[in-house]
Amino acid sequence: AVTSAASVLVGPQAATAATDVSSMRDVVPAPLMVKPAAGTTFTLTAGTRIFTSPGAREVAGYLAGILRRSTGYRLPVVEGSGVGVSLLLTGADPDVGDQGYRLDVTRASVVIRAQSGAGLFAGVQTLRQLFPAAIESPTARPGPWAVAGGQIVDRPRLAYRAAMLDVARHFFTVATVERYLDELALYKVNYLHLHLTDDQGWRIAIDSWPRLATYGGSTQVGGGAGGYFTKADYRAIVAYAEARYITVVPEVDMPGHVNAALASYAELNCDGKAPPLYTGTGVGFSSLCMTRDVTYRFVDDVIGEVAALTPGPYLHIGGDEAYATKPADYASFMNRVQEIVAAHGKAVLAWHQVVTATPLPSTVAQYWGTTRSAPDVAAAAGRGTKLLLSPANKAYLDMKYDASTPLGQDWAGYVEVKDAYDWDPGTYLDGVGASSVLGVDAPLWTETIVALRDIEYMAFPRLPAIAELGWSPTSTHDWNAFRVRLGAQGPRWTTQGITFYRSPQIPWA
Ligand code: TNX
Repeated sequence: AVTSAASVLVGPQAATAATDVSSMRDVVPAPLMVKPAAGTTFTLTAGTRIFTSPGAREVAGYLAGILRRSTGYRLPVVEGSGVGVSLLLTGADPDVGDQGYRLDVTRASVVIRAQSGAGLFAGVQTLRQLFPAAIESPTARPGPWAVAGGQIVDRPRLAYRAAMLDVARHFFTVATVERYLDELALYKVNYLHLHLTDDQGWRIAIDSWPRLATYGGSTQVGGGAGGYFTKADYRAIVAYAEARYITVVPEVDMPGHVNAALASYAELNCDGKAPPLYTGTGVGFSSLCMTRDVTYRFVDDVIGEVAALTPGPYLHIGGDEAYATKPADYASFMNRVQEIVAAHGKAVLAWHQVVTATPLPSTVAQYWGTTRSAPDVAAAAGRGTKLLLSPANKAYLDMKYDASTPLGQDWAGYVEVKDAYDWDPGTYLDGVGASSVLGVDAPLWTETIVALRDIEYMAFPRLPAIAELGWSPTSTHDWNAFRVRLGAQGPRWTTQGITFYRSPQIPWA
């Protein structure tokens, strides 16, 4: 058993210089168990080989790709065993489960063992952080490439650790989404929630309703050109995510947040008249027409096509801020749509207002409120509804850090790094036990976000904070230790060209 050893991690650490050997204690998210071997290091050289078991070739190739860029070494990937770096699939290992791994670094070798590709991939992310920050360089550097020695045994606290990107308010290219996926992978995030539709834009091609994308996707907040993902684009994102053990959860928001759809098809409106496209930032003014049969054909068609693009189990149907829909209509609509999603073989994710309808047993509700008291959500949890936690005053990446933040909003307050980190998803909501919490999601709404550097500036360093809440055991939770570990990530971000907010709360290395 490994759980009791978690306490070895706690306590402030001295920041290590990123130029020599990183500390095994600097890993973000904090592993379950870390046993540094003082003075021991493994050194990667031009002759190092990467050994794999048969099912681990892809992860080994991913690791080799990262290490080759910065070291310039050949690092051949070979099936079998030998002295060097090994990624090995093992049999059942309850200490690491289906997402965890063991990592052993001695003078002679680095060995990562896991039950699954996902576990090996998580171990690879940890290994990256044990190298000097220069290992993240996109171009060859001189080294030396020493890895801190010791042993790590690790597995996640929560199964679902997500980030959400709103591609509707401003559209982002496949390349930008892929770059964000690379960044999420660093912190063991395993779901990307894509907010694909909203009042300002419809961003996914639907063959049976083509004007949704071609017209409904033709603008964005501020009136720019917008855009949309073709099905080929979307499949490319899903595949890129899959190669990083990240599952894409598509969100089609309804019955509100639908102006782009209403503008594209007059028949979706109760009065039969299409409104103009919308490029402002208001919310809560649009609704699908509850009384028209065509509405449900539309929903079935869209959900069918999106489900067919989705290998993952979840489809997000929004359900937030439906202020233009009567409450009774909202409940019957959400119940009907849940059945449609189920008929297409997916489980429903929805913003927490879905609890005012009747959640199916498989429906997961995403809490985005700002209070710890949410009696209707707690009652639903008591009846078995599982929750995702995204409290806006903790987990919203679009909130300003402080009054001087040039981007973002402040309706949920300012969210500095300590605010993002210092809460516990397992105990946050009054009357909700940890067993009801499936995971966390850090949403980035993009009313004010227009470019990759904006995404990065808002996500870093808060995304790693939320990712740690999802991954690390509560026994490692310690703001004073976290801020030092987080500070040690700074040189890694600089090396990768990731824009980040230099929070004054963090002792940046
Ligand atoms: C609320 S939170 C929204 C979004 C906005 C966001 C801005 C939620 C489920 N809906 O429509 O973009 O605030 O922070």
